[in-house]
Amino acid sequence: MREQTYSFDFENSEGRRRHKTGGLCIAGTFAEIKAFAFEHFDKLDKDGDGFISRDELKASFEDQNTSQEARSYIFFLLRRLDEIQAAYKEEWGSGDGISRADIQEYFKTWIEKVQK
Ligand SMILES: [Ca+2]
Repeated sequence: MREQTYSFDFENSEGRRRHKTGGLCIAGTFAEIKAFAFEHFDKLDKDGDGFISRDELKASFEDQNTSQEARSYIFFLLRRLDEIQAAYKEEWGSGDGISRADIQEYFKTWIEKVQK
């Protein structure tokens, strides 16, 4: 499989996708973001409906108590929200935002790609 590279895109645009080559790309980064999302899922999912919505991510991002490191992970999730929430089709209806299954599927695919 072709090597995939990914770079963080700090432009504030909704839904626009940019896949660059030669950017920051390490499987470790994806594993870290995934670990972060799982570890903080309940905290990020403020209303506890099992989905982290865009508004919930934004609220955590803007929270004064959110660390810089956490912000960078949340930023990634915000930028990729549409892709991540489409990663797994929930049988019980699609809520607004990212479910644990979405995270699992999305990062599994990415981590497999970058490790090949
Ligand atoms: Ca929620």
